[in-house]
Amino acid sequence: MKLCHSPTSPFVRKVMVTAHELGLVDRLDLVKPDISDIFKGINPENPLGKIPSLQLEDGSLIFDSIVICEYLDSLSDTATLFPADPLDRARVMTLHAIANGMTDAAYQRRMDSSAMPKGEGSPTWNARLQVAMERSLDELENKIDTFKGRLDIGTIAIGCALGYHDLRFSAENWREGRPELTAWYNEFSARPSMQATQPPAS
Ligand SMILES: N[C@@H](CCC(=O)N[C@@H](CS)C(=O)NCC(=O)O)C(=O)O
Repeated sequence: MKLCHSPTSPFVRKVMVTAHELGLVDRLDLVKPDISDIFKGINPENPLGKIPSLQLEDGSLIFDSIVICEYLDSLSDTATLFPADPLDRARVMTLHAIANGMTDAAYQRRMDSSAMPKGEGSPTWNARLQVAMERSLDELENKIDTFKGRLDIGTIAIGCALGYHDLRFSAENWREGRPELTAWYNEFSARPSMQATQPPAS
């Protein structure tokens, strides 16, 4: 299976951590994005222009990151990262939604400030996204007891979201005033799957 991949993408990282945790990483061929046409995004195969996407053995393409993670989960006979119980699953998916939404806000802010032509960004929209990031971090700090000690798609997404925050917004210091989340991340980021997928500083 071919995964359209970039080592700095937090959405790709979520897929890679999932693959490591499920013991499926050897089944993925990593292919580079195509950055030749900004209007087509970085993945011409995907009508949304985004990575990650996964080309299956029959040639079909699946995306986005959560769809790929769930598909990989279905291939594993040793573990599952998506609880079967409907309520448990809804709670895990809500944690995933917070982490993914936070990552999306961070990615949009980053693109707006560094990848778009100067002067095109909106300070008001940037502030709106920053508030979403801050409130999501506070929610995770307050809800720590609901995910501490767990390994599932929710905690993987949280780990990748915090890693991306460190990569792109280290000056905003998310650890300040969030001791529980800081301690959780110290432990979670030591997992081999997180260590193997650390983004290069760029
Ligand atoms: N909801 C998507 C988000 C993916 C996404 O935003 N990927 C970024 C890279 S981190 C991308 O491909 N951006 C290129 C573009 O939008 O032009 C997912 O979960 O896969």
